[in-house]
Amino acid sequence: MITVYNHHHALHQGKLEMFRGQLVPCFEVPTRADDVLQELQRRQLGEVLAPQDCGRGPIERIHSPRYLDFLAGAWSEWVALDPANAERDALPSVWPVRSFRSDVLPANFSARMGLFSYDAGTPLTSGTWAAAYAGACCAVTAAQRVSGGARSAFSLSRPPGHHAGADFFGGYCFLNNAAIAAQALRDAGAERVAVLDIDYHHGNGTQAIFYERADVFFASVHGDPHTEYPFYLGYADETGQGAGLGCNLNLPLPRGTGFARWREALALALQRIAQSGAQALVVSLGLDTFEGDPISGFQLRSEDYFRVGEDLAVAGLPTVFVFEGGYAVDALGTNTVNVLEGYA
Ligand code: 6XA
Ligand code: ZN
Repeated sequence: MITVYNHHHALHQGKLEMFRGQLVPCFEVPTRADDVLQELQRRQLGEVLAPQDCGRGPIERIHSPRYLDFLAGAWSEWVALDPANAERDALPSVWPVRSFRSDVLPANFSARMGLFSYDAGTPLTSGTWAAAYAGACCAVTAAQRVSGGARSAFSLSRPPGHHAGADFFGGYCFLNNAAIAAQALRDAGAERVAVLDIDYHHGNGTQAIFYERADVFFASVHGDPHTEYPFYLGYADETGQGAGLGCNLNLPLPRGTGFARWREALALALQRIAQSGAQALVVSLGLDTFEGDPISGFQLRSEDYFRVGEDLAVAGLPTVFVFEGGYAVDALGTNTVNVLEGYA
């Protein structure tokens, strides 16, 4: 297993996020990626390399230029508002919901931040753009390796990506690394690609990006959005639209679901992916399905993750793994590497 590691991930280090009316310390912390790297190296799972600088080209295949311009310049704008802002992260506080306009780009920074986001749990920091950009390059590099003939590659980066849409951030995500990898696989010649999202949370950004496309099949096994974040997408009746009708599969499961039932859903997702004719697979690899995860509600145990990796290997597709969520930091390295070792 080749790992493409984002050496700049710690440049994104949020301080506080809004949670139930309070600002609380961020769950999405730099040690997450450090611990996974350490465990990969301890178990000698394979080569670890740095990404190539991919430029904005492959990122603009997924994200709008005006959104990328906003992200790239947001920190300077934030600090220009008030030099004291250098000590605090930027969080949005106003959003254009139904009946508001999204075609007008307000001059006001907070208004623009709201236009390009959907929650107050995702702080933008001094190093967010640098970390997210390098992370997207990891995804592109991993996809290039797989397009070039490698059986699999792992993009190990943070912040995660699957909640980010073409022009919005949220759920700790800024650039949709899995979508960028899937598009890079398409652009390198794969006619059909599948994205399988096994994070606890529905990958609303990835779904939205590919919802009307027939060339990228999206399947997700996740906590039922009636009760679980991101709440407003991820229901079973979302099956795709237009040319993409039938190319979206959501398998929501109730809080408390254990491995046996979860694994049946995974089998169904893999069956549908096989039927889709996908020639390559991107796995949005979230480990917040773990029983000890502090913000999630499934009951997978550490040894189950070997079986997950084995099931993914049986699918027999060239595979790019993209790191997403998982907040039980003491077990995160073990659980992540168990999947990769099970696959290998
Ligand atoms: C709300 C919880 C965000 C979920 C982040 C995540 N602040 N997504 O793990 O996969
Ligand atoms: Zn998650």
